[in-house]
Amino acid sequence: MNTMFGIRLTVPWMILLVISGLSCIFMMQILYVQKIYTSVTGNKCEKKDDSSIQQCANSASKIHSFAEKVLNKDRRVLQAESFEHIRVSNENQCKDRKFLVYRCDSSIGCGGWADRQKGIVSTFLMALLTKRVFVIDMTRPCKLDQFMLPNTYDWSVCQSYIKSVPNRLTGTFNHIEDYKFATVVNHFDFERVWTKRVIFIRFHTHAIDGLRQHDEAKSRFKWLLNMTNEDVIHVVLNTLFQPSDKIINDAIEFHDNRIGEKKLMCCHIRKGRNPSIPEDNNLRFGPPNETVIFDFLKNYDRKSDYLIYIASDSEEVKQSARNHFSSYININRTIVHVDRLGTFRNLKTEACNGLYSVILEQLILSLCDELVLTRSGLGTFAAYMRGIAEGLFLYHPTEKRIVTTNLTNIQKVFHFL
Ligand SMILES: Nc1nc2c(ncn2[C@@H]2O[C@H](COP(=O)(O)OP(=O)(O)O)[C@@H](O)[C@H]2O)c(=O)[nH]1
Ligand SMILES: [Mg+2]
Repeated sequence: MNTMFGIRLTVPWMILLVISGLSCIFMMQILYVQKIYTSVTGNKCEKKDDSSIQQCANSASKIHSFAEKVLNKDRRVLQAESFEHIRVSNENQCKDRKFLVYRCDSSIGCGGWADRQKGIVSTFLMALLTKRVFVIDMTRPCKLDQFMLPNTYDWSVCQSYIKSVPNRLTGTFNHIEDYKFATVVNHFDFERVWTKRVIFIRFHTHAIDGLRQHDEAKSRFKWLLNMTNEDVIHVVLNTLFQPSDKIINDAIEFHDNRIGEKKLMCCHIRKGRNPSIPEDNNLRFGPPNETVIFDFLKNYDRKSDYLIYIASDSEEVKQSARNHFSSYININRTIVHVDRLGTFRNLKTEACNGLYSVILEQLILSLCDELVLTRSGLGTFAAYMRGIAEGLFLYHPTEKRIVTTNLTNIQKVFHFL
């Protein structure tokens, strides 16, 4: 009689061995399929043998075209020479440098996400002007780099280093609710006022026009002189940011599960103070008239190749859109004003989720085939990120109708600070 591992192989033992062997092969096949699936949906080709690489390549190329859009690959960034003088590539190079730090932390409000984007773009330009390494230190309501990572200019390299700089070598300038600074920036003597090695700035307005007129503008950012503000915002945002993997994966999932081959008509409806964001202010021109907007969108609801996506600061608006349009799609996330959650210290997770939602929603708006704006920095920045005038409309806040627009016209109509 045969033996194996000292066990006598009787007929029942042999049957048991055959069954175990078959089960093993079956389990391995399940794991193998799962691994391929993970590698495709996770957009990573981990498996090295030919068939799985083929699988990855095929599926990834489908995901790829949308991912490329999400990853800003076909969007314009600043050439590296334009920021070479304020660039550091590793922490050792932080020593002996001067810094300009955009700061938004728990100590004081710094506005919604669009207010912050405005502040960040202009602060980056000020860093170029003053030859200071640019750093973003945003921890309110939670760390920005969970959602947005540096792109071609890395603003995170010296984040830890600046914490080691003694207080006597740092200065803080708080320009929140200070709308004057942006108007005097054209002749501001940065050398005289910003004497400390590390300057922290809190800022949430546009200062591009003033900076363009500054005496040093020609020598520090010649490229900016002939560019429109909308182009400047587009390239600076793309230079500074790329979405984190989590945002990218969710955007791709949204595309794959909800959009598919259809076109997207999108609309951002900003209402101001409402039950979804009770701590916010009322808007300067009052809330937009939804009936006018919905009438306009109805034309797209009738087209079989379009889906309608509505981003809003109001759940009521979204609910109403759901009832109005058969082709309505949505991301299922709670609306939060990222800077005005009342006692948000206790609701940090909620506020952080709110920041995540607003960044994801703005990214989706920036990828839409057609986009309707109401008066809001958030939608406007999505239009700047999108970067083209084709298929762009706005709800005129005083004429109370939808008009076509180009990118430059948005600011003329909305008059943002
Ligand atoms: N998730 C989500 N949040 C929004 C939307 N619109 C406004 N919010 C919230 O309200 C804030 C509005 O502030 P901000 O971004 O500065 O835009 P602005 O005040 O309209 O110029 C955003 O940052 C969000 O927290 C939206 O469409 N979706
Ligand atoms: Mg705001």
